[in-house]
Amino acid sequence: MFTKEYFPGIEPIKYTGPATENHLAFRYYDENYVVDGKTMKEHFRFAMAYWHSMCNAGSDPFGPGTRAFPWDISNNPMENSKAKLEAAFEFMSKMSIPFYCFHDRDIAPAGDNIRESEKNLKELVDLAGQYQEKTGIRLLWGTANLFSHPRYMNGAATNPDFQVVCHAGAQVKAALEATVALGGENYVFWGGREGYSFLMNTDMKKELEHMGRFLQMARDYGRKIGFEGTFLIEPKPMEPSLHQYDFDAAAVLGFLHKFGLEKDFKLNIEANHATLANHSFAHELQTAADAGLLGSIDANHGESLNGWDTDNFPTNLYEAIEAMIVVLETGGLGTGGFNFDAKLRRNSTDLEDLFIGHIAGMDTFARALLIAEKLLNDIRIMDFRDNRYLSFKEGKGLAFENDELSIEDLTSLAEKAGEPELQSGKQELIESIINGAI
Ligand code: XLS
Ligand code: NI
Ligand code: NI
Repeated sequence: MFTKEYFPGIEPIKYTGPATENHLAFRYYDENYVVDGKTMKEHFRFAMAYWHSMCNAGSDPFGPGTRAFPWDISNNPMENSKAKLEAAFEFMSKMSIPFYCFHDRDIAPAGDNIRESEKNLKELVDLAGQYQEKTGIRLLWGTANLFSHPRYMNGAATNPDFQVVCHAGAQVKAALEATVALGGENYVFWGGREGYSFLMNTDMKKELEHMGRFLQMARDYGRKIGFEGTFLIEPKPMEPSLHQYDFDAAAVLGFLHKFGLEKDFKLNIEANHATLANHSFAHELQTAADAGLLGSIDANHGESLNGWDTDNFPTNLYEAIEAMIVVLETGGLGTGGFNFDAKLRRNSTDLEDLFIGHIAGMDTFARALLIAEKLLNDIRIMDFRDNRYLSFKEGKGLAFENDELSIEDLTSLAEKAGEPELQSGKQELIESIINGAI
């Protein structure tokens, strides 16, 4: 199926169980294992993030990349892109990762003008379609990179220069076409540089209105060309802008409703963006799920010591358990999945490290799924949570929920009943039950 092997010596990764000493094997992720009526493969719909895994050699503001990619084979960017594509499908096949996600510029280089860029993208999309056919690997979501090119330094859809907004439109149009051509199940908007750093040169109200209008246009065009999947917004509070407009799930929910986008858009929640906003990952997931708009997940983990978007592979079991409880309770992600928006550390320079990072992430979530299911069946926790709200189940509490009481009624009820008895929240007990389940 492949003309060349980019990861020689690495055999397809198999499930061998927790006891194995082989670091190139799954300890917990058994794709056919059924939990709560669905296989692990169906629960997670894991995806490889093309930008990190295939494009990010490890550069940072202090130095260049450290990894030499075996798919950088020539000085011709199109030749390299084709080699990179073949390597990506070899990697995903060996990993049994069923989905991938990309930005337009990850899979094909920009040309000298819009026409050329579109031509490059189409050529790579055609090839990707052939690899998808051969391997059964599918596109979880596509998106457009509206943040790297200098023209986007003041934003894309929210740029104060209309000419830049037009360029952003052209790029999103082409990326939507690419996503549809590849049967992509979602299309993502991460804000990129949609935000600002200095209020004195920014008309925030105008910029937000432009963003709303731009997303309506993108939705309308997507639907027109047959995109039936989910549009996703990925909240992030800061970086690269000081103030990103899509700060967190709550801010995005308000935005979606204001611009009438809530029927077509859901949220793509990234763990590291949640913590960057001073929320927990589970808090952001729950906020989206409560609105019925939890669409997909960017699975990674931030460094608690610096709080930046360090995009570590997700190996924090506790955080993953909390996440899986929300995902299971909300009934899964529908067209979404778990995309490893995660990168190797700069000093992880062996070719096998890319495998190890993904294996660690998949095992973390598989193990978290098993534990979350156990905890959800644990009446000590679940009944406790429900029973805290027993006073709303009948009588005046129920009348309150049904809009049948006024604030005067609350006052007379308070006077009648006197001082309420204190009800313990039992946090330490629940934490110790969770630890007991691990
Ligand atoms: C950056 C974002 C980005 C999106 C896709 O912080 O996480 O990688 O997921 O544009
Ligand atoms: Ni992301
Ligand atoms: Ni991110």
